[in-house]
Amino acid sequence: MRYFLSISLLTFSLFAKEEVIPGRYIIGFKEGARSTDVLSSLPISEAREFKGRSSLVEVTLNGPLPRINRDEIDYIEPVYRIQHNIKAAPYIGEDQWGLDNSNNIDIDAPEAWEITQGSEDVVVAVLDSGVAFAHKYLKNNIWHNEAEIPDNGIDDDENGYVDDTIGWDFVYDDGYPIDGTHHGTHVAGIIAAHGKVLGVAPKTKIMPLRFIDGDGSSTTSDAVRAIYYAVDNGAKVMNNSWGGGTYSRAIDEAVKYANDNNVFFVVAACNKYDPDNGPFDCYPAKLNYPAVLSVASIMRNGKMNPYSNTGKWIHVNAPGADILSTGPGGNIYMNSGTSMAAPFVSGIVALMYAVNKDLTVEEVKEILLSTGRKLPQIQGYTKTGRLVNAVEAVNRALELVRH
Ligand SMILES: [Ca+2]
Ligand SMILES: [Ca+2]
Ligand SMILES: [Ca+2]
Repeated sequence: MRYFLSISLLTFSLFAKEEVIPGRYIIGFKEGARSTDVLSSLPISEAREFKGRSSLVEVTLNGPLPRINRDEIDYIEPVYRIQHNIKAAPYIGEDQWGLDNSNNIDIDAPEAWEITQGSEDVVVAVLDSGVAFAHKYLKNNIWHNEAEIPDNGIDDDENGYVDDTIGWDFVYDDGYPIDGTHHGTHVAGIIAAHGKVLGVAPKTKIMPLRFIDGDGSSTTSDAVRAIYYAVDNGAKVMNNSWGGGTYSRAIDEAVKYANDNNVFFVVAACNKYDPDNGPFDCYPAKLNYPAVLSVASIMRNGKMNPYSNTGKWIHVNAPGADILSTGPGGNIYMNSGTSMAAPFVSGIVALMYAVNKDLTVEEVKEILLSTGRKLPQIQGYTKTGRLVNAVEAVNRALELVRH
């Protein structure tokens, strides 16, 4: 069989200072303080709303940022560019070692599947480059917005998005979140593929939210929009295989909103361009909320992937090298990175919610921090040094079922 291997071990780059998008800002108003006075004092060439978030606005200015009346404004920050890079090359594939493996460096997926393979009531939002939602191994596991009538040009469910029947494309603002880079399709398959390759939770649902463009770039403002959409439209889990080195207050507030609404936020701990580079702070992975769980990547020999970021703030480890999953054109291929490690954990969380929908984000977090084997090779590189384990997590979730 022929597969494809992405030789890029890095799936996103840092959004450093030089990647500020000139003239674009997110303004966060204080509670109930938004007024047209502030906005009319700015040289705005374009203003974009955040649907359902009246205290936020994104503006493009055609002149320098003037002094602003701070009585009404909580914060103003530049919009940053987010990027990820992915390259594909032919590869003869191997097995799905992360699920099950004779050396037992795996998450024990078959053992968990004896208890549950997921539930269609549990929706995992994939905030990424889109998803090939018609892929034969994914199409039966795509979330459907039942309240939205397709292709009638009407926002039937009045959530602010017209014809959003399966998710949303925040790049082109339409209801077809196709995948421009294949990254999101690969991530979605690790969570919920059902076919010749299997996801961790092959009966859960994927909500494709595309905010990364076909050239692998995006903005913090579209990331914010995607996070709010996921929470407001019923996702229980969000997979975030993206990030960078710059903190964003607007993203922080959106993640807090997810946390406050009991939506679990799994996030890749970032890759390094060069294995010789030192560890670094990565956002949104480093945001400190109970709902946030950050994930580093290991190889099939149980060692750290040399391209994985490390640090005691990173919570857990998951398989993230030579990972086989869904790809373009109905195919399957291999890819590597913390981008692949995070969806293993999102799949496990989906299994946990399938057996216990009432879990709090605090409970999910505590279970993931206290289950899984402590692999000797990875001690000291992350907070727990644990390889996540699906069957242990599901059993703990079952113990907490409220009768
Ligand atoms: Ca095993
Ligand atoms: Ca709608
Ligand atoms: Ca409609």
